[in-house]
Amino acid sequence: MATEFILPELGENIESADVVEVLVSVGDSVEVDDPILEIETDKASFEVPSTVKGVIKELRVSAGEVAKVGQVVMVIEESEGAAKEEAPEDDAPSSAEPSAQEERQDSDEQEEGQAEQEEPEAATATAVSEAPTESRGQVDLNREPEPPAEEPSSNGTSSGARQLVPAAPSTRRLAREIGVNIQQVKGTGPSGRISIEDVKNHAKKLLSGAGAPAAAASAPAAASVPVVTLPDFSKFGETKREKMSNVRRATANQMHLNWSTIPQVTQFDKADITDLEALRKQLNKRRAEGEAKLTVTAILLKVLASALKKFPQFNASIDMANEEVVYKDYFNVGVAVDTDRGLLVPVVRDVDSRNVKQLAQDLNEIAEKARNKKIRPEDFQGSCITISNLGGIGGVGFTPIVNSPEVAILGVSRASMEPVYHDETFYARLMMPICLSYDHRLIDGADAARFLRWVCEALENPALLAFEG
Ligand code: CAO
Repeated sequence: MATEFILPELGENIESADVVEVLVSVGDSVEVDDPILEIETDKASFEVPSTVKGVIKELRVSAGEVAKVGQVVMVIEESEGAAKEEAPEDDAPSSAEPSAQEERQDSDEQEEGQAEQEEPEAATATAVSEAPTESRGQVDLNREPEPPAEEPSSNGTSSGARQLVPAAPSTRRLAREIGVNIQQVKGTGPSGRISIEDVKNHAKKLLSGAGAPAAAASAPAAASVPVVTLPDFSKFGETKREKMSNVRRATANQMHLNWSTIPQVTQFDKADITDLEALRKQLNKRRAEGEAKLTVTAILLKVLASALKKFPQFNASIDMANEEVVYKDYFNVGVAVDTDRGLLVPVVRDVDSRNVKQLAQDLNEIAEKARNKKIRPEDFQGSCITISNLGGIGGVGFTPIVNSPEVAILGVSRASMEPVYHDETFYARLMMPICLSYDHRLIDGADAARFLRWVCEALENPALLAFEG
């Protein structure tokens, strides 16, 4: 039997993806779960696995094209007797029956029109169908229902576990585009359903209450990078144009949002890591085969876990709409990873309950996944604070940008030998420049200085972690 294989659901509000590579050719045999397509969305790259066993009969997309969710991307002749994984009809759509996914292809205008008319039940069904996507962009048909998904921000981070809200996709999209956290919007419709008007009113409230420059209700593109009229460069010389990658576009939008909505300040300090570096080198020599290398960033993850516990206002998000501060009781750290596709910020989880050796392993795995395009949208979610360590590359300092809705980011530059004056003598010490950019709405300068000093002291004297961490 020939099965039309459709591009499955990829996550909330993701309607299409770039086809990076078609991993099979006509005539290839595939097993269930064999990767058949590599795709890239704003948030991540995935390998899409086959849900059937059979032989590839026809390819309907090729590398470089854009495929829509629900679109038939190839036809697979199922092997005789091969058991196809069945989905409960109202749970996840099968490859051959793209009903729910086809709806995704409706135009925005249609969606907009429908949005206000949908019953609350329909909204709940939408929310459930947009619960977390599976690892390779494919729905696991046998899984138990999962808890509600988080509402990721455009770089994939979020403020932690939250409930899905009853709102149409178009409403959620508008909220995201104008930088409104839909979790904070009060719905005025039946059963608290959130309408587009509710989102706009919420944005207006934000503007009048907090004076925030971003979320302009009347300008849905406010959170996107503003369009600047460019000169005619050809007057000055040769040029060439390249389309922005999804990662670059998402980074540009998120950075603009962070920069325009967070009044931020950067505090600088230096940590004497002479002794720590000696210890790190010694411990690395004792490493068993296959164990991840102990690096500065892995140690910093542990130090940050303790610092967040000691200074809870750094493990928080600011909720201007309700004039509240959200304090988090979990400890996840986003790590900026330099990849050939650009900056990605996957999250290392529960750093407080892991030792440094485990954190080195976690960091190694997540950075490799980011670099090898194995990262999943959920790997970007739930970060409390971010580390950006450029020390492996070089430099003496920089001012990282706070990643909303977090309130701080630690920036690390390359450690170098410096003369340090102490008791009327200069000593040669390995000094590591560290900085902290922070949201000045919530964090006062004195608190930032204390936080960063504590981080430096913990690096200089790790016993502090046991005493105070
Ligand atoms: N000072 C001196 N040496 C440093 C250092 C620092 N600040 N940071 C790392 N190093 C050392 C490491 O200890 C390691 O040394 P050895 O080879 O002697 O063990 C070496 O440099 C290479 O480290 P690494 O970079 O491979 O590993 P890491 O765990 O420290 O960092 C990661 C991991 C993912 C943070 C890093 O690879 C990376 O991608 N950094 C770029 C982050 C980035 O792009 N930030 C900008 C974001 S925009 O704000």
